[in-house]
Amino acid sequence: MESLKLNAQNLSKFADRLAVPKYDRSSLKTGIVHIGVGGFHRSHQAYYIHQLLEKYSAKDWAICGVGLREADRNMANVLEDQDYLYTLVTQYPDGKVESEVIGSITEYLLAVDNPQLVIDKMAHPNTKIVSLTITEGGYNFNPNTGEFDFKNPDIQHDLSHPNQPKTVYGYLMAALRKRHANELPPFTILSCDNIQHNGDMLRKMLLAFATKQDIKIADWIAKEVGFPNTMVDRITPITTSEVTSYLENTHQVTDEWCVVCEPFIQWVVEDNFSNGRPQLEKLGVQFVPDVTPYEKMKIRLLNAGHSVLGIPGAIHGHPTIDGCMEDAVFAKFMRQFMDKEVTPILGKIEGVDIEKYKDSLENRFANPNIKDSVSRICAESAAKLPKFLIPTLRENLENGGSIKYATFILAAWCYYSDKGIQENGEPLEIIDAQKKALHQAAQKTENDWTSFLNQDEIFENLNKNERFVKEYASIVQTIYREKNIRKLMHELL
Ligand code: CS2
Repeated sequence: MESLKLNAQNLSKFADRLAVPKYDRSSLKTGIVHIGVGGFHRSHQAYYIHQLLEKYSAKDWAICGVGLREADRNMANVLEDQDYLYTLVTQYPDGKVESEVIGSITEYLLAVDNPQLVIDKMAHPNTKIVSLTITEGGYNFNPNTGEFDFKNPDIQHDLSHPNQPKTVYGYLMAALRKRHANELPPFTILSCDNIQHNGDMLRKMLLAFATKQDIKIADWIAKEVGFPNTMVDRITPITTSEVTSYLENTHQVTDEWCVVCEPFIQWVVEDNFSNGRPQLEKLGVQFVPDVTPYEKMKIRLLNAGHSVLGIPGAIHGHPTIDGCMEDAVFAKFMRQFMDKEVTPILGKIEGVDIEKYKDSLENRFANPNIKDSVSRICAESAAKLPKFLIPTLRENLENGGSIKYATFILAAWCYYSDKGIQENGEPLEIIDAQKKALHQAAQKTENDWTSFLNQDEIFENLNKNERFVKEYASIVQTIYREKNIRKLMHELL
């Protein structure tokens, strides 16, 4: 059978090739505008909405994707070409694979081409929710003070050009202003990034911006807009050409941007929506009054656990997370970090067995068919570690708890940022908005063992903590001297 291109016209011919949407996509209303349509949004929220359309005909909740950056143009072109359809490929640990065409995204707007179209879409009466996955680094706050960063030139631009925004804050404000003028209720703003209290944080940032731009709208937001905190979870590696070929060869479907994911999926949300919401509880989404314990558990164990494997994995030359888990030294090191440094500060979480949760994380990380690259995990570590790992270290410093595993990872991160090369001599690709600053701080290490810690934006005042600085200096020296990260990990066990 010849491979057929994935698009709306060909969909009816796919029925015997793989699962396709059974609902009529042309009759759907757009209830959600989503900013940041990466793989994760497509394996998680868009998949939940797809199931809701499939099983409960939730016709008011189709999604319009939005890309704010020029870098999103490729995604815009591919999705448009495929009528916003894509295949979700779920890889089970035992080798089973499920492929399904997802139809819940029905539009996509590239903001840089026409900001007004995006503002109008968000301000449309059918839009009830604006959700976001703009990554941990996308929230524009100063990690030192926790306050909104007004120095960002794009923010300055948005303050003086309210109708031609560039940032997420400018767009949210322009759309809310328009809704207010049209006497429409505001939308809910739903952050789906891995940040503790993501909704509260976004609310604080938007209110800071709004207060400078338009106090009347700021008051309205403060009173009327819901910002539910959420915990989101599904491991979604970067799509590789192997998956694209797999779909061609196995299902004879040509999909330029399919998404791969693990079978596990979880979403815990605070039920604080200002303008209605889809009935996601029908699909097992947990609506809770307070998401704090769930998000803390997930970010401090799963996301930090990933970095604890990924950074030394990159130095040692393990290309994937499951490869790290196959190495008993790495697997045990990560579990020790979880048991000795994270579990004591998590306390009891009602209804959750933390030991079982950690066991399940080990199984998920070890899934041999996911092939999650350590380079994805290490990407943007400067934005991730201050949210995933450093808070744990701080809490342990306050309580006199163990800090050796977390400190080891920070010292390894310094070595990684300095050398840019694996221990086996292969090059190391570092993807980080702060790459230059990280390298500059790290390269002074051999003259000043704690130079890496002088990056206040990341470490704040940690370089003033005697216990930590002593431990860090000693570990970093051994890493530089021995040049054998795995051996040192072994010694710490
Ligand atoms: C990962 C996350 O980027 C990372 O460092 O830990 O993308 C992780 O895979 C997801 O949060 C899983 O839900």
